[in-house]
Amino acid sequence: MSIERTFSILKPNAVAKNAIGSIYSRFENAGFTIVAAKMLHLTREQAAGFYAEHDGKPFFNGLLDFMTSGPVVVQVLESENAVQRYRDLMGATNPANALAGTLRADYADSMTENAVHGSDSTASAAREIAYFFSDNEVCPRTR
Ligand code: IDP
Repeated sequence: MSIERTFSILKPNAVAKNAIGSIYSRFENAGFTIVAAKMLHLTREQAAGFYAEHDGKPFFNGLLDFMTSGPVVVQVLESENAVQRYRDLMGATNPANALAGTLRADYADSMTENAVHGSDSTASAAREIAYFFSDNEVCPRTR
């Protein structure tokens, strides 16, 4: 098992609930190190580029409306097997299917407003991290 990075977003509904600190605690308690972080209000163009793989799907416009409705917090999480471990911490895309104790079970409001994003592969993580962070904004700890 090797140290990996994954990319995470606290979506607008999670930020609107004042849950940034609570969710960051969940990251740290689960053994993730936050190695990059910032708050921003996505433009429609930024959100469309980020979710380009979903362009044309019935939920795409609603997803862009939601993702641009308020500020988000984006971060890079580091741990062993980070991509899968963070997917497990988030829970299922549809909160109706999210296991108890997962972030989406606790913070999601609907399938679209599901509180958090996490990369689905190491390749996606690399693309998504580069989409939001320059190299010197990612700050690994000295071990
Ligand atoms: P993921 O975020 O769990 O990886 P994806 O399939 O990549 O799920 O979808 C990206 C985001 O698009 C979801 O997190 C959710 O906000 C939204 N979404 C996905 N599928 C649907 C749907 O069927 N209806 C409404 N929104 C959806």
